[in-house]
Amino acid sequence: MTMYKGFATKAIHVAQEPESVTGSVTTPIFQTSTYAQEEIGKHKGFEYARTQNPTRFAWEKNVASLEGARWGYAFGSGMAAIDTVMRLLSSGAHVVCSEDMYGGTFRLFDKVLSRYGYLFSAVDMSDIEAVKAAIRPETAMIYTETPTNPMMRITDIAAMAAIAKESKALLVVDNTFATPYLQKPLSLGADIVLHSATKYLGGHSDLVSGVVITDREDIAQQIGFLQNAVGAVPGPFEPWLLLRSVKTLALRMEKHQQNAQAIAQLCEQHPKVHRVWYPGLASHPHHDLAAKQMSGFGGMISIEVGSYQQAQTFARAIKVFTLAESLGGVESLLCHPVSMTHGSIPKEKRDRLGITDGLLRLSCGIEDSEDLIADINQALSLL
Ligand code: P1T
Repeated sequence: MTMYKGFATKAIHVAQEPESVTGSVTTPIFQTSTYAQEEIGKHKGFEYARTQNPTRFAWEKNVASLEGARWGYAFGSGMAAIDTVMRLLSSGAHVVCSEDMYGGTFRLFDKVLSRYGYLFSAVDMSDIEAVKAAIRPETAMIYTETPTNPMMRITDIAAMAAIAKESKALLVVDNTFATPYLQKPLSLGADIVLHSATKYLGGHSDLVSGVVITDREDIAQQIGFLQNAVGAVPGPFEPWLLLRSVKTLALRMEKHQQNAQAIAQLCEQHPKVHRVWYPGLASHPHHDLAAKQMSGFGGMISIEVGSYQQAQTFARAIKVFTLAESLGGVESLLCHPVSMTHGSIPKEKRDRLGITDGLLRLSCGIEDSEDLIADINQALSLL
């Protein structure tokens, strides 16, 4: 274990020792619901597959190591991971969260958890003073994405950690867009990191999964308890696919961000693009902060093309990109947040955040840069 220092080495080797019975180099898929016990009260540490599964355990240890932590917990989706983290709190708890975030997370907070007595204050997390002003005596959690989905705002994780510590609140960071390859929130003071593993961790648009990671033993115990008690676990196949996927995460992220940087620069200079949000551009309002807390700027870009009609023309014209929800796969995807991922956010709030009818979100894949650039250029030429 101690020999595994670099990110890619960890991704390939942590909890990936050859299997003990046959020497199988890859972790087997333990497709079982239960385990034989030798006699009453005597077993091998595996009783029931909601509670323990060796394939899932290997993935959980592996992904925890990538975030620089000791404990990871896998879930059936990113939403299941978020829901379980929120169950650390009780009725009456107050949460300060980003006003810009994935529409499904907003929906969970606004339409589900608020019915159970949770109170939410949505603020611009890039405004440290606004976060401080939103803190109340009963604030139990600060919850943020960074970069945010879809406006690519950057939260100062270390500043949030200081506020959280002072107010005795937990800091939770959704690290889906950046991945641990580019950003390690726990090292900046976050208490919990979570992911929609459906995205870059899975990386091939072929699974839905989620993960929660922490290096705090008290939190790990509670999340482990909730994972079993609530039961939103994945079967063994997704963890197996994820183990296979993260082996190439470092390579994939390099290409994702190389393509994104090139496309962002193209869009910034193009007369038909009104605005571009990519943290790797010097024009991005939080570029310096992103450069400080991330080791790269990732593969996600949002662009404003002016109207629903222009967005529709672009979406109809694009050929190498696929019009689809989700992100983080090897294939480039185009998303129209208003009609796809952020429809659950009220229109006046969307307008204020910049999630307009003319906003398009690009998940830049790992195809050849020239093909992606040619595709964007030909689609923009029709606007
Ligand atoms: O889809 P699921 O695996 O349940 O993950 C939810 C989720 C959580 N956090 C972030 C930042 C996300 O982007 C998502 C899912 N997002 C999309 C499906 C999307 O296209 O934005």
